[in-house]
Amino acid sequence: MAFLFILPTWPVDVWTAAMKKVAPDIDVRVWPDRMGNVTDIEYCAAWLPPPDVVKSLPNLKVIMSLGAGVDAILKDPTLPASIPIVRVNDPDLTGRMTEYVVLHVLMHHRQQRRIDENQKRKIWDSFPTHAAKDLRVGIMGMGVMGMDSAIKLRDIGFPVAGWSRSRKSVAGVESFAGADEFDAFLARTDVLVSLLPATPDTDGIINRATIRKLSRTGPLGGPVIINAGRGRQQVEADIISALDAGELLAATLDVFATEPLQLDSPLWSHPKVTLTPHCAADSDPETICAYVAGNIRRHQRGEKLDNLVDRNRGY
Ligand code: NDP
Ligand code: OXD
Repeated sequence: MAFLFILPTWPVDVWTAAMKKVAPDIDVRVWPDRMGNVTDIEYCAAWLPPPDVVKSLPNLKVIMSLGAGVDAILKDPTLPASIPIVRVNDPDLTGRMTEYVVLHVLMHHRQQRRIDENQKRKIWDSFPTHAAKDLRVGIMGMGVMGMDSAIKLRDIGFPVAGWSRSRKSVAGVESFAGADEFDAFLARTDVLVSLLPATPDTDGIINRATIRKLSRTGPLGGPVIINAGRGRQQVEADIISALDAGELLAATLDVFATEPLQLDSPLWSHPKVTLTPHCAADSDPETICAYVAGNIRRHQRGEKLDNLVDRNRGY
């Protein structure tokens, strides 16, 4: 049995070293030039795999995403239909995402960008602040990531609601479910966080109409969005026009339709945009390799794979 890394944009030697450290018995191969005899390869782990690679592995048993999202794997039109896909669900990755979400909610809540600007200009402006209980956070996507962020934000004191396909029951977190409850969820939300997966249903969901439905009565004087889900969810031109029209107060964006973001994108220099390079939750090589090796061993023992993706749902 051999295992293959397909990592066109990541430092593959770091990942092979991590896998050798946590599972020295696994025969690790690397796409494209250290594949050896492809008939040996039974497992692969990928991030942004080029199309056609998976189909060229005749004895592949499981495809593993090295991130939580699987959209880049599913978009390969030649992906064999029968091979199970698993994704990462790991406390290390979830904790990193929660740090990001809490950081950016607090940054907007405490108006840190305004304070930074004042410091640059040596302005002592101790403007009034508001309490966490007055700023309503709404999280789209209440899966592994959204749920953890919701609980931590609730514990800080923010009124938190989540929106997902199915209803959730978490103490102190209001749950909205499905398309019918989307508008009510937006209407009570001052800070909108997206932790949705990229699927045909979520494409373009952060658009001008959505932004216009957000609450305008919050303590910041306008709504804020934070997108750490996927770039395809945001209509970038709509975000810019909403910011320029004053319909949106500010945006934190970690993900973009095209990554890396094009150098001529107006988002880079927009004064109301905080931009991060898809780093909200980085996959730690050793942690994730231990998780991948565990799933391989489970499969070899004939046990159920952890975190199997439902291809019909797309996540
Ligand atoms: P999960 O699969 O655990 O959760 C997905 C959530 O989205 C579920 O609550 C699901 O609802 C909800 N959802 C899906 N489709 C819809 C829809 N059409 N309408 C309403 N709700 C919907 O995923 P994770 O929490 O692990 O990760 C979420 C996403 O975060 C990933 O897919 C990835 O895109 C992104 N991510 C980004 C990273 C970054 O660094 N920026 C790092 C890691 C992940 P239900 O519960 O009812 O099924
Ligand atoms: C992702 C990840 O899915 O990095 O973006 O896990």
